[in-house]
Amino acid sequence: MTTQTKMESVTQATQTPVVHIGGNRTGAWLARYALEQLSVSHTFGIPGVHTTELYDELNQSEKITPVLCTHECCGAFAADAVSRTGNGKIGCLVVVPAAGVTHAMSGIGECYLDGIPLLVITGGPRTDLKFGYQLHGIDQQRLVDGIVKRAWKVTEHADIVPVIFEAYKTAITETPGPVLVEIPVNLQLFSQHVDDVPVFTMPAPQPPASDRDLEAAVQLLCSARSPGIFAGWGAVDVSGSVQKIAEILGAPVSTTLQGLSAFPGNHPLHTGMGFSRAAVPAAENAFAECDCLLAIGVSFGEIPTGSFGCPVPENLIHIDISPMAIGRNFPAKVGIVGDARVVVPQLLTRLQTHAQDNRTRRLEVEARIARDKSAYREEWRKHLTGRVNPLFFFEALRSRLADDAIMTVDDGNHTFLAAELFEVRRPRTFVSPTDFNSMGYAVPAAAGAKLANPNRRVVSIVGDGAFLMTGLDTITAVNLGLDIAYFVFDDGELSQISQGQEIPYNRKSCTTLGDLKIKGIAEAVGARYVAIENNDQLAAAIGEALAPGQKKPVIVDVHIDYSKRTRFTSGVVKTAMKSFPFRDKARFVVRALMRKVTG
Ligand SMILES: Cc1ncc(C[n+]2csc(CCOP(=O)(O)OP(=O)(O)O)c2C)c(N)n1
Ligand SMILES: [Mg+2]
Repeated sequence: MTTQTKMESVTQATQTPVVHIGGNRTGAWLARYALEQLSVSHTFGIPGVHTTELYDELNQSEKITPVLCTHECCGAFAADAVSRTGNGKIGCLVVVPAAGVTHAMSGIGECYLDGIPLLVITGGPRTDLKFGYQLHGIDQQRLVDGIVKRAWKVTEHADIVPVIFEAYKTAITETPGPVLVEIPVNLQLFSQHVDDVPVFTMPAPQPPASDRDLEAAVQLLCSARSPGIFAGWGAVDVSGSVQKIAEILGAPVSTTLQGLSAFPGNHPLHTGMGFSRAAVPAAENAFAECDCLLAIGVSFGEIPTGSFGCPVPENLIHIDISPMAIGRNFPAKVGIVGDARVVVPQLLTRLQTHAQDNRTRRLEVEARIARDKSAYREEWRKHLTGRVNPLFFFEALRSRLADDAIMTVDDGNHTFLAAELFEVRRPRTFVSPTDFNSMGYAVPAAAGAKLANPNRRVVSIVGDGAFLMTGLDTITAVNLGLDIAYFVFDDGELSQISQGQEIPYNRKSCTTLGDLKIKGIAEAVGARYVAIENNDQLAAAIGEALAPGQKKPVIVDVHIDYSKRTRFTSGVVKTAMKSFPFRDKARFVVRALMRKVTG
């Protein structure tokens, strides 16, 4: 029997054909067999008494490498990055019940809200004992309810393979997300007779969009005066088609934060992240007159909309895999529930035959974007203090990286600086913890990205506060000999929050960090160390950090200048204030003024 939290009853193995086993097998053997049939290349976690048998099995696998991390949260972030960057691979966790799962929950939640597939395998207390109060004894299905698509507890050997297959299919179909399978330790350890196990078959592709919906979308786009495109993570695998659609329409393209890599930053129609007042001027201006918006694979969440402050026109065509997202925050005139990988090429084919010549519009749009981008960069270029200028940093880094290099970022001011000032050029080369928005992501995610892409350069941009959370996981990269460059933006503060405290509170409450000696961490874990104190050192220091042929990671202490606000931060503060009730807005303003006077 198999129990599960959500919805359905027990799932029977319906897959055909089968492989005949006809002998005794342990649950650990069966779990390894199932994982080997899937796109699992690595598992992440820390073994415990409830998983040692499975770890021993995985250790013998020729297809899967079990990876030890320093904390299950790091394991979950690493696994998440495998799914985001691994070209069809799925990230997989193997963790102990209860404590391993709770530690991993930030990463599981990140996958849940960002729509990233993740397979969590956990041990469980023995089901063949009469005793209660067993070690790690907790109802895990209840624990993770709310951050997984579904959870299963397997109670028979025969269910292990079909349930893992079903869990995997659940993780990758419809809106992708995390799933959890608990395999009690007694099943893993003890063997039982197994007749047949199913052969894995991929689920059917998502259905295409209807002719009617496509026609309605084409009509709106072709009759628009100033169409625009908003692309999210859901569009990341159809970047080429989105480019062609943008070129046919002469439409500017904005992306979400998570979907920054869905459209090349060096394409002349690329504007920036979002298009509200919290976006860079190129995006805000290009969409100011937008009368028809084609939104692809976006949910119009808080970050890319600048706290829901972007001007979405009445003529919204919204394509997303999640029916819940369509029209949830902004009403859609044409809503298409579907996988962008299916629907966008369909739309492109129609537009290629229907659209008129929009070359003049395209040239005008491109010229304005180029002007606005260059003016914004000039603003940053002029902002000189003694510390490292963020624009100079990102330009120097970009010039040293191939287009397919992968960047992981964390959550903080550095994220938005990267979004505004670093040119992302290829799909799935920029990964960020977006909607769950968990700090501590970038360092472990870099290890996952590097393991999934051993021949590509991986760099990580991380705030000093986030580095304090998971920076010791750099030892995982040291142990695995991974050549990753971690750029720690060292400003001594939880800046994204302290900047937000500045105007309304005029004081910093719990946002000042101690004096972190990053060099000491590098020494402790055995990583290389490079410091960058000012703009003059940038080129040589980045060159040293990215020197070829290294067999270990490097931690780069960047004395970054945070004295100029991003457009994102200044924009969302204004929009958020606007949404406050009048009385509270007045209270905030009066308090801010009083504190300005009294200090
Ligand atoms: C787990 C978690 N705790 C708290 C926050 C709230 N938060 C968002 S950004 C931020 C500041 C991050 O500081 P740092 O890593 O130094 O980056 P910086 O903003 O200075 O670039 C905080 C505390 C969060 N997003 N996640
Ligand atoms: Mg900081």
